[in-house]
Amino acid sequence: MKNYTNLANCIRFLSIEAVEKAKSGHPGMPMGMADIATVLFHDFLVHNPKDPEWVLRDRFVLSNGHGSMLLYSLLYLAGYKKINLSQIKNFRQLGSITAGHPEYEPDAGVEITTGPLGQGISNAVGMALALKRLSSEKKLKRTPKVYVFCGDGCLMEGISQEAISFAGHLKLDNLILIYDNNKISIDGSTDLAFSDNSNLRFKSVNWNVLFGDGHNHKNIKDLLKKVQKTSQPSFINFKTTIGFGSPNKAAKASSHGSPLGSDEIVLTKKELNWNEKPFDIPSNLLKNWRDSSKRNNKIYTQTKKASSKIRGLKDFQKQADRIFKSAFRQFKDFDSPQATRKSSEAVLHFIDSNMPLFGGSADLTGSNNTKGKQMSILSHKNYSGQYVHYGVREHGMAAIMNGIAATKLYKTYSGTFLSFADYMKPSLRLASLMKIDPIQVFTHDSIGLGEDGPTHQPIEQINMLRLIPNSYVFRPCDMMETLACWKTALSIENAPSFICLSRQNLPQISNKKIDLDSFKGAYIINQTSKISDITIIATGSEVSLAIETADLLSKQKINSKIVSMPSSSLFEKQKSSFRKKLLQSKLDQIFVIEAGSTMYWNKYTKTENIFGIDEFGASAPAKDVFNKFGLTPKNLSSKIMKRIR
Ligand SMILES: Cc1ncc(C[n+]2csc(CCOP(=O)(O)OP(=O)(O)O)c2C)c(N)n1
Ligand SMILES: [Mg+2]
Repeated sequence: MKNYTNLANCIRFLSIEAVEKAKSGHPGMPMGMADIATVLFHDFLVHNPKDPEWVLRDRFVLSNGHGSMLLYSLLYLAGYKKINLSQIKNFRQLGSITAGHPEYEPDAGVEITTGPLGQGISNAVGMALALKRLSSEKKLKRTPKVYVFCGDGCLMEGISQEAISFAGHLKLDNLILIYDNNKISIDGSTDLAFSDNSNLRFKSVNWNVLFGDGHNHKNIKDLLKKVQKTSQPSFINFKTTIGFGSPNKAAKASSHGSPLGSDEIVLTKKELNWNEKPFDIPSNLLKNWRDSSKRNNKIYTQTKKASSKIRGLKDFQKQADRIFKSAFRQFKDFDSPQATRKSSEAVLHFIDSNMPLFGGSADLTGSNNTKGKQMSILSHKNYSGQYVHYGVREHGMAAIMNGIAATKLYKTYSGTFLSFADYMKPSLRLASLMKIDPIQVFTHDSIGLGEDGPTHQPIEQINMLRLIPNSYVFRPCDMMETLACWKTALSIENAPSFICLSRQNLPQISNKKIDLDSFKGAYIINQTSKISDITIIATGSEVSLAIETADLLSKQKINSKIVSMPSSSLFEKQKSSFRKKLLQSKLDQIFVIEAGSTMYWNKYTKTENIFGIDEFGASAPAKDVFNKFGLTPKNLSSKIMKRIR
């Protein structure tokens, strides 16, 4: 057997020295997981550092992202060009790609952004699912695997349960979770807060469970061998020592998140018999590392043809354009009242089963209307299915979708109620940060959902979403706007989209006024006269309310321009001249109507001109709730009259 000890020490000392130089970082985890990582990279991981984005590679995810130096050391040692020695020396510094926590950089070998604990495990489930789907669709000989490292923290986080339960149910046998069971987290021993029997926990959700010694190379190798062919996802519980090799800090929380210090580094070098200068890797060891992936050359060449046939999202826009052309033709004269969630479903009925797109819902399929009638169910018997029943696991779903989107093999969408966007927020934020493109369908988007009451009536959620940088929020008012929002969302490649839809029926009011091909997020939907005294901005279900309000105002000789703004995110990306012109009015007065919290709209107008809701809703029929909050044409028109007189 290979002598892995010094190969692992390369990781340990690169990590120790980079953290020391940065004067911050986490040396303990890389020191503790170096042995496992070395065996994995030398003998199992199918990858090609010369072609980091080779579509049929295995994925490596570091869910315990604080140990980022483990990943950077591995990538540098294995020969990924973008992670060179200068990047290692500039760990955590401005402009380097070796950020404090790994940041999604697929052409550098960083498969996903991690750091918020629990997310990486769940992302890995999404990657494994996308790869199983790919394998099933393309009838691949070998399904790429996903190896994910996690620590105690990831297993304590609730999201991990949602993700592992889903993965077990779907029998994602290409997923291998490697647990750094060092019994230490920041506050000290895990005995303080964590007494799970993790093996039983994983067994109970249908995983293949193995355990061993994370510093015994033979044991590591045997266990990794055992999980190569299984019919379930695998959990390998490795007992490890955090800060392995440090005489005074090993097995202690003190090695978790601060530099070892120069004295302790001297002692650690002595302990591990390492005599090199900082960042020096002996040439024989470096060569051994660089050669370690050569064993994959054969499979890389053999699968070249198969890889080149995998188009991923390359033709996606053309396919999407076709869909919208047909949908537009079918719906352009549609004139019946309809909930926008139903209009959205009508769009999904057009999706071809061979399009690289699949979606789902967190157990609200019939309410979110997220399933196209032609979509088959994705299950362990049919990985090619186009519709996923995520179960009641919103947070897990959002993180799983990030994993799917990060593979760039599929577009993905899913659904839940807008009020439950809060359950998903951490993953939505990460999608934005990673510049990936999952689409969330959020139905029941206001008090308009009625009797389910304040727990289900979103108030602040839509603005919570608008506050996430690099994201697109959509709230269409009818069928045509829903089409335009879906079309735009599917065309966005570098940001997530959130499509907020009504439960209640809405009239068709935008027909023929909306140009699907040059949709700018906002436009004049109605004008009571050529010259407008005031401008009223409204979104979604409140656009028709704004039109009725304007009718009452016109009877009092006040003419309004109603700007429907289904996407302020998109509107705000337009030229300032366009934005100014769209909103200007004779009296220079802008009013806003939206059945949600008002604060966001302060950038458009003064507080007293915003009509929304800054308290929780009420359990009653929708009409009564709108009445309670004064969102009626009569009340709004009288308030507007008072403001301008
Ligand atoms: C969601 C989340 N909460 C808290 C933290 C801060 N944090 C980073 S590491 C850590 C302890 C993790 O313990 P473990 O996974 O066992 O890591 P080890 O100390 O063994 O490396 C905590 C609380 C975080 N990164 N993410
Ligand atoms: Mg730990």
